[in-house]
Amino acid sequence: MPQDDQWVPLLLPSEIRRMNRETLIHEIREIKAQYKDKMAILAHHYQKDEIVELADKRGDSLELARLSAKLKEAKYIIFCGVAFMVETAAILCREDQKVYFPAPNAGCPLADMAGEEDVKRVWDELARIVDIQKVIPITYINSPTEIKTFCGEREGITCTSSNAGKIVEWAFQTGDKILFMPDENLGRNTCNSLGMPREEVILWDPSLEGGGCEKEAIKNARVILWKGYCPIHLEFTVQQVKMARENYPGCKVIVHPECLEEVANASDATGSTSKIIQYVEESPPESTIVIGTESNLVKRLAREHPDKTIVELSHSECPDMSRVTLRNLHFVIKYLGDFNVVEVEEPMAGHARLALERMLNVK
Ligand code: CIZ
Repeated sequence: MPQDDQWVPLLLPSEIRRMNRETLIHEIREIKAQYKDKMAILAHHYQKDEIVELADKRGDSLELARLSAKLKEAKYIIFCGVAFMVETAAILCREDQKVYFPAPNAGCPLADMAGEEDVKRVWDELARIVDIQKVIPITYINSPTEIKTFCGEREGITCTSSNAGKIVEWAFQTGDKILFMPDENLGRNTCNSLGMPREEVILWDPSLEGGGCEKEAIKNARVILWKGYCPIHLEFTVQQVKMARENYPGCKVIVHPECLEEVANASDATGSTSKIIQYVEESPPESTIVIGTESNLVKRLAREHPDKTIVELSHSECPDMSRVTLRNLHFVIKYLGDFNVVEVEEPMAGHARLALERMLNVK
């Protein structure tokens, strides 16, 4: 992980602070061209257009992390996303590569909802009630490295929003219970899509003794959901889905599985960012699609598919994603050095990698 003394200076050099947008873009392109294929800029789908347009590749967190290691020539990976994504790339990249993070202050409130200390305490509480050897911990990729490490050390695994169903099924091949962290909505929607009975899926509130659950309920549960959520996706409501259907008769509504269960149920489909993109691409011309996910992606899809009507379910922008700016991107690539480099030390990286690799091997 980045050390404090490697953080970007609070005040960028004045030459960069004073540059206008056009000069920033021009210089970023020029500097990048000097490195040819040795430098790759990767941008998450939720980044602003001006960043995505400068990127060599865009994708979801996992696609980008896997890609880094496959870019044969690239020694400098400039990752435009949020902390957990950049750390995942640093864990999966090759030894001869360095991963740079233009905005080290870009975190993820959802990832922060399951801290290492809390997770270990909850695990110990669970161990007093059930046979802990049979509990498989699953962590959504939107989690701190420490939690991926925790899962790696305990026969656990990571998941993404596109493979959560398969990962839950994988876990039941060896365990009889799952602790699913940190997004209760992804967990709930996944269990619903697998047709699991309601009483088998319980919610554990880490701020309450025993998670706020009855002992019997814990013993009988097959999936224990960690109480956590993405504030961006929590903003979408059933009322908005109803309004969308009134305003756009015949429209299709697709939302991200981090949305509330009732919103997912009221929609026509749920899907990860990559699935939402595929859904739009595969919809016939003239379709109207209302999308509940981060606004930068939805607005870009609208621009890229002028033959379709693409509408935001409501405006919901991720402030952390917006912390990557032309200025800090320019700074990082101009002064490429030992600062803003993200490294995850061993043995933590090794255990986290194990949890990630288990997931990558699930077909
Ligand atoms: O894993 C990702 O990239 C996120 C945050 C969402 C998604 O659905 O792809």
